[in-house]
Amino acid sequence: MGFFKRIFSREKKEKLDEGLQKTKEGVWSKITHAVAGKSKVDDDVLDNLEEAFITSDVGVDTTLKIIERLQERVKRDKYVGTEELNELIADEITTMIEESGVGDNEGTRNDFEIEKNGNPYVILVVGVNGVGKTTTIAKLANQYMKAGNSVILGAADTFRAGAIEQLQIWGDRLGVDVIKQKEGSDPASVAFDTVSAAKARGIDVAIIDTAGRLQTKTGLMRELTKIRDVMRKVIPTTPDETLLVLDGSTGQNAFDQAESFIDAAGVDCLAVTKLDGTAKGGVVIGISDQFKIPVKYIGIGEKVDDLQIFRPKEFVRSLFIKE
Ligand SMILES: Nc1nc2c(ncn2[C@@H]2O[C@H](COP(=O)(O)OP(=O)(O)OP(=O)(O)O)[C@@H](O)[C@H]2O)c(=O)[nH]1
Ligand SMILES: [Mg+2]
Repeated sequence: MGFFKRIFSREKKEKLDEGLQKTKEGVWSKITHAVAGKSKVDDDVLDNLEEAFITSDVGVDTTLKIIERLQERVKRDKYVGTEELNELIADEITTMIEESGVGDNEGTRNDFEIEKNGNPYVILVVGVNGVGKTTTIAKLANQYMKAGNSVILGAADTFRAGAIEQLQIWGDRLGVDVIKQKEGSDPASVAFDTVSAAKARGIDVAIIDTAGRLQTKTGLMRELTKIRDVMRKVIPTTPDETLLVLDGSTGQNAFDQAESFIDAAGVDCLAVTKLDGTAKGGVVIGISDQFKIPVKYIGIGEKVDDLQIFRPKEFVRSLFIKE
Protein backbone atom coordinates (compact mmCIF):
# COMPACT_ATOMS: atom_id res chain seq x y z
CA MET A 1 0.00 0.00 0.00
CA GLY A 2 2.64 2.48 1.11
CA PHE A 3 4.76 1.49 -1.86
CA PHE A 4 2.02 2.14 -4.42
CA LYS A 5 1.11 5.35 -2.74
CA ARG A 6 4.71 6.52 -3.02
CA ILE A 7 4.92 5.65 -6.71
CA PHE A 8 1.63 7.37 -7.37
CA SER A 9 2.78 10.48 -5.53
CA ARG A 10 6.02 10.57 -7.47
CA GLU A 11 4.10 10.38 -10.73
CA LYS A 12 1.81 13.15 -9.60
CA LYS A 13 4.77 15.26 -8.56
CA GLU A 14 6.47 14.78 -11.91
CA LYS A 15 3.31 15.84 -13.69
CA LEU A 16 2.98 18.87 -11.46
CA ASP A 17 6.61 19.86 -12.02
CA GLU A 18 6.17 19.47 -15.75
CA GLY A 19 2.91 21.41 -15.81
CA LEU A 20 4.38 24.31 -13.84
CA GLN A 21 7.59 24.43 -15.87
CA LYS A 22 7.04 27.85 -17.42
CA THR A 23 6.06 29.52 -14.16
CA LYS A 24 9.02 27.88 -12.43
CA GLU A 25 11.48 29.12 -14.99
CA GLY A 26 10.08 32.63 -14.66
CA VAL A 27 10.14 32.56 -10.87
CA TRP A 28 13.66 31.10 -10.66
CA SER A 29 15.18 33.55 -13.06
CA LYS A 30 13.55 36.45 -11.21
CA ILE A 31 14.80 35.21 -7.85
CA THR A 32 18.27 34.62 -9.27
CA HIS A 33 18.16 38.17 -10.56
CA ALA A 34 16.92 39.48 -7.20
CA VAL A 35 19.88 38.00 -5.32
CA ALA A 36 22.55 38.61 -7.96
CA GLY A 37 25.85 39.53 -6.32
CA LYS A 38 24.48 39.10 -2.79
CA SER A 39 25.42 36.49 -0.22
CA LYS A 40 22.97 37.66 2.42
CA VAL A 41 19.27 38.51 2.36
CA ASP A 42 19.11 42.25 3.02
CA ASP A 43 16.66 45.05 2.23
CA ASP A 44 17.86 45.30 -1.36
CA VAL A 45 17.23 41.63 -1.93
CA LEU A 46 13.76 41.94 -0.39
CA ASP A 47 12.98 44.94 -2.60
CA ASN A 48 14.01 42.99 -5.67
CA LEU A 49 11.98 40.02 -4.50
CA GLU A 50 8.93 42.21 -4.11
CA GLU A 51 9.18 43.15 -7.75
CA ALA A 52 9.80 39.54 -8.73
CA PHE A 53 6.59 38.36 -7.04
CA ILE A 54 4.45 41.17 -8.36
CA THR A 55 5.62 40.49 -11.91
CA SER A 56 4.90 36.77 -11.35
CA ASP A 57 1.18 37.56 -10.89
CA VAL A 58 1.14 36.84 -7.18
CA GLY A 59 -0.72 40.14 -6.68
CA VAL A 60 0.31 43.24 -4.74
CA ASP A 61 -1.43 42.55 -1.41
CA THR A 62 -0.19 38.99 -1.16
CA THR A 63 3.31 40.01 -2.24
CA LEU A 64 3.48 42.61 0.53
CA LYS A 65 2.37 39.98 3.02
CA ILE A 66 5.06 37.57 1.84
CA ILE A 67 7.78 40.23 1.99
CA GLU A 68 6.69 41.17 5.51
CA ARG A 69 6.92 37.54 6.59
CA LEU A 70 10.37 37.22 5.03
CA GLN A 71 11.50 40.43 6.73
CA GLU A 72 10.43 39.10 10.12
CA ARG A 73 12.08 35.79 9.45
CA VAL A 74 15.34 37.43 8.42
CA LYS A 75 15.23 39.60 11.56
CA ARG A 76 14.57 36.56 13.74
CA ASP A 77 17.20 34.33 12.19
CA LYS A 78 19.79 37.19 12.12
CA TYR A 79 21.86 35.96 9.19
CA VAL A 80 20.12 34.42 6.23
CA GLY A 81 22.28 33.52 3.27
CA THR A 82 20.85 33.86 -0.23
CA GLU A 83 21.36 30.14 -0.88
CA GLU A 84 18.74 29.40 1.77
CA LEU A 85 16.33 31.90 0.30
CA ASN A 86 14.25 29.54 -1.83
CA GLU A 87 13.61 27.23 1.13
CA LEU A 88 12.66 30.22 3.21
CA ILE A 89 10.27 31.54 0.57
CA ALA A 90 8.63 28.15 0.10
CA ASP A 91 8.26 27.79 3.83
CA GLU A 92 6.73 31.19 4.44
CA ILE A 93 4.32 31.02 1.51
CA THR A 94 3.11 27.55 2.49
CA THR A 95 2.53 28.66 6.06
CA MET A 96 0.77 31.79 4.86
CA ILE A 97 -1.66 29.76 2.72
CA GLU A 98 -2.22 27.24 5.47
CA GLU A 99 -2.84 30.00 8.00
CA SER A 100 -5.48 31.47 5.72
CA GLY A 101 -7.42 28.37 6.75
CA VAL A 102 -8.75 27.63 3.29
CA GLY A 103 -5.79 26.24 1.44
CA ASP A 104 -5.17 23.05 3.27
CA ASN A 105 -6.89 20.33 1.31
CA GLU A 106 -4.52 17.85 2.81
CA GLY A 107 -6.08 15.64 5.44
CA THR A 108 -9.49 17.27 5.11
CA ARG A 109 -10.47 15.20 2.10
CA ASN A 110 -9.13 12.21 0.32
CA ASP A 111 -8.71 12.25 -3.41
CA PHE A 112 -12.17 12.09 -4.94
CA GLU A 113 -13.71 10.03 -2.21
CA ILE A 114 -17.18 11.12 -1.18
CA GLU A 115 -19.40 10.30 1.70
CA LYS A 116 -22.28 8.23 0.37
CA ASN A 117 -25.52 9.19 2.09
CA GLY A 118 -28.12 8.03 -0.43
CA ASN A 119 -28.13 11.32 -2.33
CA PRO A 120 -25.81 12.14 -5.23
CA TYR A 121 -22.89 14.50 -4.59
CA VAL A 122 -23.74 17.39 -6.88
CA ILE A 123 -21.21 19.78 -8.38
CA LEU A 124 -22.36 22.89 -10.25
CA VAL A 125 -19.59 24.24 -12.45
CA VAL A 126 -19.56 27.97 -13.28
CA GLY A 127 -17.25 30.59 -14.78
CA VAL A 128 -16.65 32.94 -17.69
CA ASN A 129 -16.37 31.80 -21.31
CA GLY A 130 -13.56 29.52 -22.34
CA VAL A 131 -11.87 29.13 -18.93
CA GLY A 132 -12.02 25.34 -19.09
CA LYS A 133 -15.31 24.44 -17.38
CA THR A 134 -16.31 21.59 -19.68
CA THR A 135 -12.81 20.11 -19.78
CA THR A 136 -12.59 20.31 -15.99
CA ILE A 137 -15.91 18.46 -15.76
CA ALA A 138 -14.52 15.65 -17.90
CA LYS A 139 -11.39 15.52 -15.72
CA LEU A 140 -13.47 15.44 -12.54
CA ALA A 141 -15.73 12.71 -13.92
CA ASN A 142 -12.65 10.68 -14.80
CA GLN A 143 -11.13 11.05 -11.33
CA TYR A 144 -14.37 10.40 -9.46
CA MET A 145 -14.87 7.24 -11.51
CA LYS A 146 -11.31 6.11 -10.88
CA ALA A 147 -12.07 6.48 -7.17
CA GLY A 148 -14.96 4.03 -7.61
CA ASN A 149 -17.91 6.37 -7.98
CA SER A 150 -20.64 6.34 -10.61
CA VAL A 151 -21.01 9.67 -12.40
CA ILE A 152 -23.62 11.47 -14.48
CA LEU A 153 -23.23 14.76 -16.36
CA GLY A 154 -25.77 17.53 -16.96
CA ALA A 155 -25.55 19.64 -20.11
CA ALA A 156 -26.95 22.90 -18.72
CA ASP A 157 -24.93 25.01 -21.15
CA THR A 158 -27.87 25.24 -23.51
CA PHE A 159 -26.68 28.58 -24.84
CA ARG A 160 -23.48 28.12 -26.82
CA ALA A 161 -23.82 26.27 -30.12
CA GLY A 162 -22.08 22.91 -29.88
CA ALA A 163 -21.78 22.95 -26.08
CA ILE A 164 -24.17 20.03 -25.53
CA GLU A 165 -22.40 17.97 -28.17
CA GLN A 166 -19.00 18.78 -26.64
CA LEU A 167 -20.13 17.41 -23.28
CA GLN A 168 -21.74 14.40 -24.98
CA ILE A 169 -18.43 13.57 -26.68
CA TRP A 170 -16.69 13.59 -23.31
CA GLY A 171 -19.53 11.49 -21.89
CA ASP A 172 -19.14 8.90 -24.67
CA ARG A 173 -15.38 8.82 -24.23
CA LEU A 174 -15.64 8.35 -20.47
CA GLY A 175 -18.66 6.06 -20.62
CA VAL A 176 -20.97 8.25 -18.55
CA ASP A 177 -24.53 9.34 -19.29
CA VAL A 178 -25.23 12.93 -20.19
CA ILE A 179 -28.61 14.45 -19.32
CA LYS A 180 -29.61 17.00 -21.93
CA GLN A 181 -32.39 18.86 -23.66
CA LYS A 182 -32.52 20.88 -26.87
CA GLU A 183 -30.20 23.81 -27.48
CA GLY A 184 -31.84 26.96 -26.15
CA SER A 185 -33.85 25.20 -23.45
CA ASP A 186 -33.93 26.35 -19.83
CA PRO A 187 -30.64 25.47 -18.08
CA ALA A 188 -32.41 25.23 -14.71
CA SER A 189 -34.67 22.56 -16.16
CA VAL A 190 -31.65 20.53 -17.35
CA ALA A 191 -30.08 20.85 -13.90
CA PHE A 192 -33.36 19.67 -12.36
CA ASP A 193 -33.45 16.66 -14.72
CA THR A 194 -29.83 15.81 -13.93
CA VAL A 195 -30.25 15.82 -10.16
CA SER A 196 -33.54 13.89 -10.50
CA ALA A 197 -31.92 11.27 -12.73
CA ALA A 198 -28.91 10.94 -10.43
CA LYS A 199 -31.17 10.44 -7.43
CA ALA A 200 -33.51 8.00 -9.17
CA ARG A 201 -30.64 5.91 -10.54
CA GLY A 202 -28.59 5.95 -7.36
CA ILE A 203 -25.64 7.68 -9.04
CA ASP A 204 -22.87 8.87 -6.70
CA VAL A 205 -21.75 12.09 -8.41
CA ALA A 206 -23.62 14.51 -10.69
CA ILE A 207 -21.64 17.26 -12.41
CA ILE A 208 -23.48 20.07 -14.15
CA ASP A 209 -22.01 22.18 -16.93
CA THR A 210 -23.20 25.76 -17.39
CA ALA A 211 -22.75 28.38 -20.08
CA GLY A 212 -19.82 30.76 -19.81
CA ARG A 213 -20.94 34.09 -18.40
CA LEU A 214 -19.26 37.40 -17.74
CA GLN A 215 -19.24 38.35 -14.10
CA THR A 216 -20.45 41.82 -15.08
CA LYS A 217 -23.76 40.61 -16.52
CA THR A 218 -26.14 40.65 -13.57
CA GLY A 219 -28.94 38.86 -15.44
CA LEU A 220 -26.69 35.90 -16.18
CA MET A 221 -25.41 35.83 -12.61
CA ARG A 222 -29.03 35.71 -11.40
CA GLU A 223 -29.62 32.76 -13.69
CA LEU A 224 -27.18 30.76 -11.56
CA THR A 225 -29.30 31.45 -8.49
CA LYS A 226 -32.33 30.20 -10.38
CA ILE A 227 -30.50 27.02 -11.45
CA ARG A 228 -29.65 26.34 -7.82
CA ASP A 229 -33.18 27.08 -6.60
CA VAL A 230 -34.68 24.66 -9.09
CA MET A 231 -32.17 21.89 -8.25
CA ARG A 232 -33.14 22.28 -4.60
CA LYS A 233 -36.66 21.16 -5.42
CA VAL A 234 -35.15 17.68 -5.86
CA ILE A 235 -32.64 17.76 -2.99
CA PRO A 236 -32.87 20.76 -0.66
CA THR A 237 -29.17 20.75 0.26
CA THR A 238 -27.90 20.64 -3.30
CA PRO A 239 -25.45 21.54 -4.84
CA ASP A 240 -22.70 20.19 -2.61
CA GLU A 241 -20.14 22.24 -4.49
CA THR A 242 -20.49 25.32 -6.65
CA LEU A 243 -17.15 25.23 -8.39
CA LEU A 244 -15.82 28.37 -10.03
CA VAL A 245 -13.33 27.67 -12.82
CA LEU A 246 -10.65 30.31 -13.44
CA ASP A 247 -8.14 30.44 -16.27
CA GLY A 248 -4.78 30.82 -14.54
CA SER A 249 -3.13 32.14 -17.69
CA THR A 250 -5.20 35.33 -17.41
CA GLY A 251 -3.39 36.37 -14.23
CA GLN A 252 -5.06 39.36 -12.61
CA ASN A 253 -8.30 38.85 -14.57
CA ALA A 254 -8.76 35.60 -12.71
CA PHE A 255 -8.69 37.63 -9.47
CA ASP A 256 -11.43 39.96 -10.67
CA GLN A 257 -13.59 37.06 -11.81
CA ALA A 258 -13.19 35.30 -8.48
CA GLU A 259 -14.20 38.42 -6.60
CA SER A 260 -17.41 38.96 -8.57
CA PHE A 261 -18.50 35.34 -8.75
CA ILE A 262 -17.92 34.77 -5.05
CA ASP A 263 -20.14 37.76 -4.31
CA ALA A 264 -22.89 36.92 -6.75
CA ALA A 265 -22.96 33.17 -7.22
CA GLY A 266 -22.37 31.50 -3.85
CA VAL A 267 -19.14 29.86 -4.95
CA ASP A 268 -17.73 27.20 -2.58
CA CYS A 269 -14.42 26.37 -4.19
CA LEU A 270 -12.17 27.14 -7.12
CA ALA A 271 -10.40 25.32 -9.92
CA VAL A 272 -7.52 27.16 -11.57
CA THR A 273 -6.84 25.80 -15.07
CA LYS A 274 -4.24 26.15 -17.83
CA LEU A 275 -1.32 26.42 -15.44
CA ASP A 276 0.71 24.54 -18.02
CA GLY A 277 1.88 26.73 -20.83
CA THR A 278 1.75 29.93 -18.77
CA ALA A 279 4.29 31.77 -16.62
CA LYS A 280 1.45 33.24 -14.55
CA GLY A 281 1.04 30.29 -12.14
CA GLY A 282 1.92 32.58 -9.24
CA VAL A 283 -1.69 33.69 -9.41
CA VAL A 284 -2.70 30.57 -7.46
CA ILE A 285 -0.73 31.85 -4.46
CA GLY A 286 -2.50 35.21 -4.53
CA ILE A 287 -5.91 33.63 -5.02
CA SER A 288 -5.35 31.19 -2.14
CA ASP A 289 -4.35 34.05 0.12
CA GLN A 290 -6.96 36.65 -0.88
CA PHE A 291 -10.19 34.70 -0.95
CA LYS A 292 -11.91 32.92 1.87
CA ILE A 293 -12.75 29.90 -0.25
CA PRO A 294 -10.25 27.24 -1.25
CA VAL A 295 -8.56 26.49 -4.52
CA LYS A 296 -9.51 22.83 -4.67
CA TYR A 297 -8.29 21.72 -8.09
CA ILE A 298 -5.63 22.79 -10.54
CA GLY A 299 -5.60 22.09 -14.27
CA ILE A 300 -2.22 21.37 -15.80
CA GLY A 301 -3.05 20.19 -19.31
CA GLU A 302 -5.81 19.35 -21.76
CA LYS A 303 -6.07 15.62 -21.11
CA VAL A 304 -8.44 13.95 -18.65
CA ASP A 305 -5.62 13.06 -16.29
CA ASP A 306 -4.30 16.61 -16.13
CA LEU A 307 -6.13 17.66 -12.99
CA GLN A 308 -4.85 17.55 -9.44
CA ILE A 309 -6.15 18.41 -6.01
CA PHE A 310 -4.37 21.61 -4.99
CA ARG A 311 -1.99 21.00 -2.12
CA PRO A 312 -0.25 24.20 -1.02
CA LYS A 313 2.96 22.59 0.15
CA GLU A 314 3.50 20.47 -2.96
CA PHE A 315 2.56 23.34 -5.22
CA VAL A 316 4.82 25.89 -3.57
CA ARG A 317 7.77 23.50 -3.38
CA SER A 318 7.33 22.64 -7.02
CA LEU A 319 7.59 26.34 -7.86
CA PHE A 320 10.51 27.34 -5.68
CA ILE A 321 12.65 24.31 -4.93
CA LYS A 322 14.93 22.73 -7.52
CA GLU A 323 14.97 19.03 -6.79
N1 LIG B 1 -3.40 23.74 -21.66
C1 LIG B 1 -4.56 23.59 -21.03
N2 LIG B 1 -5.69 23.78 -21.71
C2 LIG B 1 -6.85 23.65 -21.08
C3 LIG B 1 -6.93 23.32 -19.70
N3 LIG B 1 -8.24 23.27 -19.36
C4 LIG B 1 -8.94 23.55 -20.48
N4 LIG B 1 -8.13 23.79 -21.53
C5 LIG B 1 -8.48 24.15 -22.92
O1 LIG B 1 -9.22 25.36 -22.92
C6 LIG B 1 -10.13 25.38 -24.00
C7 LIG B 1 -11.52 25.73 -23.49
O2 LIG B 1 -11.95 24.68 -22.65
P1 LIG B 1 -13.49 24.40 -22.34
O3 LIG B 1 -13.51 23.31 -21.33
O4 LIG B 1 -14.27 24.21 -23.57
O5 LIG B 1 -13.88 25.77 -21.65
P2 LIG B 1 -15.33 26.25 -21.17
O6 LIG B 1 -15.13 27.10 -19.97
O7 LIG B 1 -16.24 25.10 -21.04
O8 LIG B 1 -15.76 27.16 -22.42
P3 LIG B 1 -17.24 27.69 -22.79
O9 LIG B 1 -18.17 26.55 -22.64
O10 LIG B 1 -17.11 28.17 -24.19
O11 LIG B 1 -17.53 28.81 -21.83
C8 LIG B 1 -10.06 24.00 -24.63
O12 LIG B 1 -9.27 24.08 -25.77
C9 LIG B 1 -9.41 23.14 -23.57
O13 LIG B 1 -8.69 22.05 -24.09
C10 LIG B 1 -5.69 23.13 -18.99
O14 LIG B 1 -5.61 22.85 -17.76
N5 LIG B 1 -4.53 23.27 -19.72
MG1 LIG C 1 -18.12 24.70 -21.84
